[in-house]
Amino acid sequence: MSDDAYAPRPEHKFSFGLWTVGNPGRDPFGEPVRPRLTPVELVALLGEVGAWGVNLHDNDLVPIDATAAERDRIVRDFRQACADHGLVVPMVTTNLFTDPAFKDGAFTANDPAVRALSVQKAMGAMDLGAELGAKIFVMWGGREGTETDGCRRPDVAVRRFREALNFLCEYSIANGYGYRFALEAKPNEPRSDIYFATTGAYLGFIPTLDHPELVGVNPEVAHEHMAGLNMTHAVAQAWEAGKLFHIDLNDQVIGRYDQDFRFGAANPKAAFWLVKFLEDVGYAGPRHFDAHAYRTEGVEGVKDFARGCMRTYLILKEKAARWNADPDVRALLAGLAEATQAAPGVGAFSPDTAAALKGHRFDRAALGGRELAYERLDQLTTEILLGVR
Ligand code: GCO
Ligand code: MN
Ligand code: MN
Repeated sequence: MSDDAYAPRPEHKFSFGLWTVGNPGRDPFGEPVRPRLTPVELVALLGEVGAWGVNLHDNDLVPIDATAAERDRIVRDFRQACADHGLVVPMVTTNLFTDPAFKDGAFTANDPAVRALSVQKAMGAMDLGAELGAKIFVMWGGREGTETDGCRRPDVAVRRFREALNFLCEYSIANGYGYRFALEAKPNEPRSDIYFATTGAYLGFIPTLDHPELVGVNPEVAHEHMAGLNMTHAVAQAWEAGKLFHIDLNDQVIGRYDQDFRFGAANPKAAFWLVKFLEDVGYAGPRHFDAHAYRTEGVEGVKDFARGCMRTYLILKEKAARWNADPDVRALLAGLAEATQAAPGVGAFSPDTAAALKGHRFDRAALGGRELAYERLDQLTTEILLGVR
């Protein structure tokens, strides 16, 4: 085993999708720039760079029109490759966006046959994942959205989505699959406006399901950033609600195209707060990198990309420990929670506490005059990140 402090190890639970390291570099303006590696070759690549897990959409592994015999052979070879290279399959999902049948969405599409096909396809992906040992089923809606809101009432779409998810929860229970579903929000791609555009929207939706205990979220850095939001806040709300079932790590500059950059590539400080949060609270799930290499890269560059994601995570984890232990940071934090004047606590409501609180006279000017030293705190953070502390 490597003595490199930033070398990935299985306990870090770093995973990649077949579609991430397998991304051939096609974009709307250009053809693929890399050879298309087979799933077995991708597993070997992930084993070589030191990943723990490999995730997949049904059709990343099994072509949509494969026969049952082809499917079984492909799955057998893939399982063997995972065993040979020491990889697990923690998560699977279903592709409900590539095939033209899904051009109006899947679970929310207007055509009942498309909705039925979507549920059928999701069941097949669940069967596949169960065979591979996956316990997390991610649902990124893909084309669940609109270009023109004339096509359906948005609340009808919400009801259709609920109906499909309730069905699939029952399917998991009936088969003893033990899945936990992780809903992944993305605001505005590949359609103009996507339903459930933020992690917060899904957190509001989950309690309306028949089995809310089986359903959580899969926040993604890029999706929160493209909406101009703070990923760590979304993750923290999910965590606090017991709903952080999975996470998609990558990077993205606000207002740009869907960049899917290497974790920490665009905004290392935001990545730092995110890693610090996950490590501070003891998040024990997979750290999944949903990103791909620059289009300038070949297969060696893809390995650099994958190693970079994991290495940056581990460097930021070490920086977080350094931040937590820094005496100046600690002194600042200790001071922040101190009350500067006597005041009744809020606590649980009672008529007496309410009366005491209403009767208290605060020195509001003194509260407003307090200096908080967040400039110093943030500069200390910057110096830790830049390696001079
Ligand atoms: C995207 C999404 C996808 C999903 C994946 C798994 O922006 O295209 O992030 O990569 O995460 O389909 O559901
Ligand atoms: Mn994404
Ligand atoms: Mn994603």
